Amino acid sequence: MPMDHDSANATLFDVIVVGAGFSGLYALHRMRNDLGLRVVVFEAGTGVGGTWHWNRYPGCRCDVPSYAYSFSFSPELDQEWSWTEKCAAQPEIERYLNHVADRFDLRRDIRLETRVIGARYDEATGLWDITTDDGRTTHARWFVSGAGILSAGNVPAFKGRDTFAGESYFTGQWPHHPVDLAGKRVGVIGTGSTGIQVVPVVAEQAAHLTVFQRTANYSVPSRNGPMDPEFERTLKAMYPAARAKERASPVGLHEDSPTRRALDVSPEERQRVYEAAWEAGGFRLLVSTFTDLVTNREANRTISEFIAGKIRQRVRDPQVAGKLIPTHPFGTKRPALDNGYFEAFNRDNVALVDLRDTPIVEITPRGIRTSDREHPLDVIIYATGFDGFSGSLVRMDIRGRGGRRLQDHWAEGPRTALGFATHGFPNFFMVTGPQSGVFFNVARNIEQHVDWIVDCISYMRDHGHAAIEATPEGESGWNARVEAAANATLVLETDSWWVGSNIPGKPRRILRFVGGAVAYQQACNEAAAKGYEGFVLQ
Ligand code: NA7
Repeated sequence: MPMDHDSANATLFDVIVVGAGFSGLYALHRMRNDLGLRVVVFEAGTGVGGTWHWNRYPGCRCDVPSYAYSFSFSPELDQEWSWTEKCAAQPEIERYLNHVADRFDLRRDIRLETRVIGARYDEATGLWDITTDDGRTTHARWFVSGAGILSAGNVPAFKGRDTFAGESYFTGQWPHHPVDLAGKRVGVIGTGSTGIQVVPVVAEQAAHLTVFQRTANYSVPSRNGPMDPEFERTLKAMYPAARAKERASPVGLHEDSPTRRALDVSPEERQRVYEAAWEAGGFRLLVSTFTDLVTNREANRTISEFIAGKIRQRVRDPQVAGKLIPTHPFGTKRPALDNGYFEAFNRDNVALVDLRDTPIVEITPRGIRTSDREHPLDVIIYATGFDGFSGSLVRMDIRGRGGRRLQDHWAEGPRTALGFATHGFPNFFMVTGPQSGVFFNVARNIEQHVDWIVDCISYMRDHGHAAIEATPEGESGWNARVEAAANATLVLETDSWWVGSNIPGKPRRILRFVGGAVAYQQACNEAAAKGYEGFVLQ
């Protein structure tokens, strides 16, 4: 039995991890460096970084301040690393994750350009047999997915998509070579967070840009800027406390949580609070103004109308502004942050096509044909999102006990215990799995999920358990809590990747626990304290 876990040829491990993004890097660090387990990470990309390796499109950056959206497990790392901007752009985050891989000596256990294409639980051996696209099969007791919530790309199957004679790019698989848009007619399909980051940058580069919008989206200025040296000094002096505050926050951020309801204050006070949050930028309008914005329709109307007013101010042509104003309640799907998105529509070289009026009929060799005309283009950029949460998992063809396929177990929508595990798939753990607690600062969520899994594996070793599995009751109980949390909000009203409605044929079910990080962590800790309630240990 090959035991040398450093060897590129080893085939037996304690843990196989999928993905070398935030999740996989941290899982490897904790499981190998802290637990002493033999771990291998399979990563499909040519480098580490996950989301921040694949999404290299123009304008790509994190919406959450990087000093918070970064690992918190190492006080030394916090002191050593310096961010050049408040919200770093993709290349800097990718550099950071590469630094982490080197700093913690992770690379030797990461196999790049190796995609997991099958995972089968062998009941006789109690091992997972993992098949990769290099034709090899590797075995491990524990199989951990760090494949991420937004890694299975969604490029809609438009009629004639492959006939386009120009260049086509999907934002989530942007090429590593420079893409020259100068002098070109570019079309962007999609106005989610990605499209909203792409548009102002491409507007400056391209000869002409046409934005194809199916659903108008809220966006708030990010107010990004260079890192202020004074702020950085202060932060570093109190980083442990700042990290503790992130961990105790329902959204993983530094801002204080609101305490008042929007309808309990006067309209003037509301306006003052909204204006202050608007000026400060970032997610503050949603996470630090009032408590009831996503639970009370009338409260929500006050903020939705506030932002609509801002869009009218930002866009000169009232007709275009009208089309850019969303109709769903603010915050019921992920709002975007922008660096000049709405202002881009004031440029002479930018046009908006409202697909509700004139849907896309087909892609032609020359461009995009909508129901009224053909739009000639040199480049099409698909900013069309992802098969969120479950997409990356079902695409791996995971088979549990009795050869049952994960996509069959989840035919009506994902079922999990705490988002970590699913019945019939022993020793298979998900980091940021469907139904888990994933909030604004996903870096904090990932650390919490990995820590919980590491504690669980440690517990199993200490108590001589060979396998852990979610029970049907564990799934049902957690499912009820996930649905109750969503039912207490307005989130289910709105179509988005949070409910799977962006993928044709995907069951429309809430895919994340929306009850806040504090409640989620409490549920996770309680289950563990009760000897892993909702799970069965063998
Ligand atoms: P999103 O938020 O899912 O946005 C995808 C966009 O693409 C959205 O505007 C969609 O319109 C549009 N889309 C998708 N399919 C089509 C078709 N068939 N025709 C026209 N338009 C389409 O993905 P992002 O990548 O922007 O952001 C994902 C997350 O990354 C984000 O929430 C942050 O957490 C970071 P729709 O709204 O479905 O009508």
